[in-house]
Amino acid sequence: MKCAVCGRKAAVEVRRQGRAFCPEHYLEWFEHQVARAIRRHRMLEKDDRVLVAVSGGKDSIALWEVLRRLGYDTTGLHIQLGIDDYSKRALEATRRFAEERGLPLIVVDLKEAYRLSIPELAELTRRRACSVCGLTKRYVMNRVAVEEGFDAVATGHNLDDEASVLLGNVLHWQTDALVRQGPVLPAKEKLAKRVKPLYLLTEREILAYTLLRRLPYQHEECPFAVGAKSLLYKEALNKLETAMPGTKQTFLEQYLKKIEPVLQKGLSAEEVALKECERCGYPTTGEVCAFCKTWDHAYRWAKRKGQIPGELRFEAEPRLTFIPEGKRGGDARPAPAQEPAG
Ligand code: Q46
Ligand code: ZN
Ligand code: ZN
Repeated sequence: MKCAVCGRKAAVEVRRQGRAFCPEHYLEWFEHQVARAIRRHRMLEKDDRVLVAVSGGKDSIALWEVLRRLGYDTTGLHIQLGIDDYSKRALEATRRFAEERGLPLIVVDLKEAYRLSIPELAELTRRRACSVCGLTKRYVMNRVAVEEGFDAVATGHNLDDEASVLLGNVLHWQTDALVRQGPVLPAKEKLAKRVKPLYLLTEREILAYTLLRRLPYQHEECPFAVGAKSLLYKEALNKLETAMPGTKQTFLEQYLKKIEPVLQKGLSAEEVALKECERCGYPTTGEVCAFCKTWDHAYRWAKRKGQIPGELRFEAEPRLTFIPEGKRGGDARPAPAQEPAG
């Protein structure tokens, strides 16, 4: 196949668009897709301070690289989950990426900040690791963004993630989750704006970008991802995509265009008021937020088992480590790269 732009030998095929590109024009095309999604949904303003949630995997690393190249003022946030060597290697890749580019990074180590790792939290609360992990990451991301004054949190969710979550939510008709499926969640009191600039790019396309740009990233999957329902949904969607290229994109885009606005309207009529959590002061629909409840519960069991001292009270405020030390972001903006055409 030949490159759709210059006619040279193509290196990457984008089947859903029936086009292929040489390395140079693939990188341009990819960055242009991200810039266009940001513009189309008004995800970010040019001088926003953006907190990029970086696990160390290919998606979040690619996201940070593209935002940096587009000239945004970015700071990484890496949450150390305490999942053995997997977590250590994820931090190594993230640090390497940040240090090579002179970008500021904030690390929250759950074991240091809250005394328990994700596997311990899951065991103590008898819940699935992914459930307590997701809840904890969302809380920490939001809290760091609000308290450090960032304008938005950007996450590396891709088309495969978004389409599989949509399929899961549709199969169970989870209407409250369906309305939170958009690429932008606006800011509210003590809730930072959340954006997903890669939401229309597939895992395969992101991997190609990461390899062509030679970005360091954590190659392994989290051991808890095995057997997750989301993988089953992804497989099912991949089968459909092979038979009918473009299925995932149409499924997600048409949902966002036609169905989500209707659901939003219905929901805003009966919108639940948010209150302040009695323990941490952050928004919740109940008296105590799910994060404080989960960790309080884990602390009770950890004390009974002697894992942590009996007098210790759970404090929701995370301890932050700034890398380089003392650098709080906002001064590492590169010269804006030219916005790619095509
Ligand atoms: S890190 Fe956490 Fe994921 Fe691992 S425990 Fe599950 S949610 S799979 S993105
Ligand atoms: Zn080309
Ligand atoms: Zn709380």
